[in-house]
Amino acid sequence: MKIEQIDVIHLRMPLRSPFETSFGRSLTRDCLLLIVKADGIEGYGECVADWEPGYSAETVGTEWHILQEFIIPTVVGAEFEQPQDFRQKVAWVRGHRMAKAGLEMALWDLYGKQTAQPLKTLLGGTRQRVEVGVSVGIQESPQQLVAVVEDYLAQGYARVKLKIKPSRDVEDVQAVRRAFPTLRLQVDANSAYTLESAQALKPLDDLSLLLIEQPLDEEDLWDHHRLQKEFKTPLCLDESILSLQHARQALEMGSCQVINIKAGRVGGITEAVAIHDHCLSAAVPVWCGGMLETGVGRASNLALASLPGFTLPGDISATERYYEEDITHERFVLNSDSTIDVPERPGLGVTLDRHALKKYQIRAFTSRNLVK
Ligand code: OSB
Ligand code: MG
Repeated sequence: MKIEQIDVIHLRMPLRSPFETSFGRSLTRDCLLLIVKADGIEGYGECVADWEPGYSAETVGTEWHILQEFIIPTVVGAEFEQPQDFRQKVAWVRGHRMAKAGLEMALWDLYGKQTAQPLKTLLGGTRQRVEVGVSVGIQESPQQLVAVVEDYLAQGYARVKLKIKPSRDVEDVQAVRRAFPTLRLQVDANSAYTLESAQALKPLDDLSLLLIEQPLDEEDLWDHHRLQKEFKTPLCLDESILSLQHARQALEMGSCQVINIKAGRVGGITEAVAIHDHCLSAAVPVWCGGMLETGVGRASNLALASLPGFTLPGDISATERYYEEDITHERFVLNSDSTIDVPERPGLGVTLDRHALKKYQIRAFTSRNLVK
């Protein structure tokens, strides 16, 4: 693939319902769509950074800057045998994994289209449909939360994740557990606790949760190890795991027993697969996390989650859970067994709705206008 042109479009998508986590409440979701042209074909990628640095230090603003000034000038005109070669090319750029992952996704899409293979096949995926769950934001009250969960169960979701934060934790989760005693249930704190304040979470240990996700700060690997020793429930890391090294070290240290893999967070699909492979060989369960992606990122997540080590349901819900209108013509729907079908067409297997793109576009740039 000889990269001829790269277009970056900053999108702001209205969410169907507000999404509240320990780091804030959102009514819209920003992202960067990347369109890469090579050999007369277009590949699509999604950079999952959001408007605010609440989940990660990376934002659409920082990733726009890094793409425009450094990554895209490095990549335009370059030739890639396969998408895996991209990492080496941009290794000189420190960090900014979300920007790199967005561009790498577009190269995977291009490569799949060129070789007429779906991404699932390129990655060694073994499933045609993947088990999924739904990530439920913090609601006004425990009663309201139970009602929202009940509605998702009626839609067919068989695994639910509850967002928690200090003072909106034990009571909320107990209410849901009381209402649904056998539901596959887990919680996500998005780094809102310290080793000390996490003592308040002790009652959660008796609620048969699948896991507790990222209770402590991104950098607190050692404190996660100390906390894990105090809980029977497996801890799962999300924000702390930015690379294969982090995954290996966290597991060696006993900081977690499960890993949430997001290709965007770790710098791309290639790194995500490497983490998957490591965990599979170490018999550590992994699952595919989500970042409220558009149809582009969702297609990528589904292909990744089709790999054999993804033994826990992913945060990959149906399109209608997030958006009234998406930027892909394809919409993903929930099957009655709480699964979603993995795209079968070459590459990501999605096409862009140009009308929707125009509607949600905030700004755009093309590599054609960049001075080298
Ligand atoms: O921590 O997993 C998270 C969304 C945005 C940022 C971080 C997270 C999330 C979710 C939603 O939990 C997952 C999804 O349905 O896409
Ligand atoms: Mg998380």
